[in-house]
Amino acid sequence: MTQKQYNEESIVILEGLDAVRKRPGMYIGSTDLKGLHHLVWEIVDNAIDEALNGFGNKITITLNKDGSVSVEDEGRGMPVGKHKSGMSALAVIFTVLHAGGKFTSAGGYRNAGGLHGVGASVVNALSSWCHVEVCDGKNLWSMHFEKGGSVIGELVKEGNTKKTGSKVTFMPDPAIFKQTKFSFSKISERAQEDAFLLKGLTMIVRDLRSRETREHVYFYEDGLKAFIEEVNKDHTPMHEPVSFSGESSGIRIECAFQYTD
Ligand code: 2B7
Repeated sequence: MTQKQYNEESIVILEGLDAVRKRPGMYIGSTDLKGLHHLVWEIVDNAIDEALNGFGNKITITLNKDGSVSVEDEGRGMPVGKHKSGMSALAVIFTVLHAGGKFTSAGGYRNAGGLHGVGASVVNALSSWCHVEVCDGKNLWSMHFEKGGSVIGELVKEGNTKKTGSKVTFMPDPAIFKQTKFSFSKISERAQEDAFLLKGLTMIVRDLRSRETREHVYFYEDGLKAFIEEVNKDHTPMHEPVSFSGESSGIRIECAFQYTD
């Protein structure tokens, strides 16, 4: 545990992440394979929210050789400035429970699952280490966390870049999870669904763990319509897929259907 911060705020922070480690099921459902993959969805959902906000249309998920997983987007890059608490905003996102919404303008994006963007600290709490890289169009920044976020590294300026985006790499804590081996097929399946739901988004899933790299690329110009075609590919359709969309009170709906014989 880092010995640097003794103020009231940091005590709350440590208690917060500790609560997640004590009762992981409360935050990710379980500590089996399903819970393990939930960590990936938490981070991917943040990247998707950024894409939904109109920033970045490519998300890459990489299963690394050492057993960690990386998620990379081409959005604006997570905020790296100082938060009003005096901490770096990045440290707040990754060490304060439910930090969601505080950094997004206009209340952030909501979907049927509730407000997104609160999961990064939960993922950090359940990881033996977590590494964050942010490109803000000028600099590449990094921050490293260890031991469930109880060790907080400095914000490091790694160099110059013209790119923007975020990259999060984490190692699930074997002290928490019964199994820590990610499933390429499970992650690919979810990535494909996300690509169907958000037309124009490219989802790339890469597996670097075996001698031969595996890679899936999902991109659907037609979104849900392409999804319906996939669902019905082994049936006899009675007509072209019907699809429509609308918006009311800031809630966007997309529908597609196709009758089969
Ligand atoms: C996590 C919540 C609090 N966030 C931002 C901005 C961009 C952004 C994010 C993200 C996962 C893996 C790589 C907003 C939102 C924090 O506030 S999170 N991009 N990507 C992400 O988590 N990817 C942001 C306004 C202006 N500039 C940046």
